[in-house]
Amino acid sequence: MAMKVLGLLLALGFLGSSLAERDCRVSSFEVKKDFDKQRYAGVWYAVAKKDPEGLFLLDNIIASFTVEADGKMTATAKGRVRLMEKMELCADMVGTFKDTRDPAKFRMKYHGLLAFLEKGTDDHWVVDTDYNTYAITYACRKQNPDGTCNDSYSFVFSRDINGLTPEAQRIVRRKQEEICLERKYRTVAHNGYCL
Ligand code: RTL
Repeated sequence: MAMKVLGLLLALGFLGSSLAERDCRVSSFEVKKDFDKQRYAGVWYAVAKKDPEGLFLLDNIIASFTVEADGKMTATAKGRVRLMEKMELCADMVGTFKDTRDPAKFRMKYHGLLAFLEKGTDDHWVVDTDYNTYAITYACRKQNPDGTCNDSYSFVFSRDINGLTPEAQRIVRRKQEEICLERKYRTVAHNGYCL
């Protein structure tokens, strides 16, 4: 009898641990280890994105990262935006990145070349990249009291405007799950609007 109860308890224990919730606290997300800005520099095409609340880049999003002589990372980004329901334009944005203790986590200060474009400061975390094919970035703008994210955006970048290889797609999908954003992404169209 005691053995049966023990067996049942063990079985329930295993069931419980396999159903255990994934840790979706922002502070527990892993980012690219030993991130190398120099290798990350250059042009990246957004091929998928998860939007934050409010205004955001719509499509045709192209980012170009540079490492300045002093080692600081900067970037420019172009992307189609819609303003006041009707007006559509290709927004020219610039960002400057402040290093943190983690080489893959930055604070990005950004603004548009046109004064009426959005400006602000966001986290910019490089979740993963192989430097020459894909990258996935993450920004949480607002955290819930339990440490999960309440307003985030994320980009899947490709060195190739035509998209990612099936191998890279598999890696990216796994990372999207790890940052608790699986199935939240939309494809980013490129039709030359900002070229
Ligand atoms: C990304 C990386 C490269 C540098 C910059 C980036 C973000 C740009 C953002 C632009 C938002 C623009 C809006 C304009 C409408 O007024 C992350 C691509 C600057 C967030 C909403």
